[in-house]
Amino acid sequence: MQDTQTTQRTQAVPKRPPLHKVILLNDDYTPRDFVVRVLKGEFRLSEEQARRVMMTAHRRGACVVGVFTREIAETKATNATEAGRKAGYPLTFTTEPEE
Ligand code: NFA
Repeated sequence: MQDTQTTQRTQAVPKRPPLHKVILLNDDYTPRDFVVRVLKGEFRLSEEQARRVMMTAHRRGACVVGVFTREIAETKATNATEAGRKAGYPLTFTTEPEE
């Protein structure tokens, strides 16, 4: 059972870690299929989820890919951005704390 006496305790039960969003930014150069491949590989999205996220970023300028603990969010954003750089594309993923 989870703690029911939080007022009497000083953090005996740890808080859930703060979560961070990974955001895909649109650009004019990265091919759509390449974006989809990175989303599937790095974020484990299905083909359908990956296409939906890619097209939302394409149309609106940005799209939240997922929400993770800070370390995981930063690692995934870095790896996904690096995959684009290695292929010569400006594909960019950023992170921001969830409000
Ligand atoms: N806008 C890119 C294109 O038309 C596709 C893209 C979508 C790139 C989402 C980056 C993010 N080829």
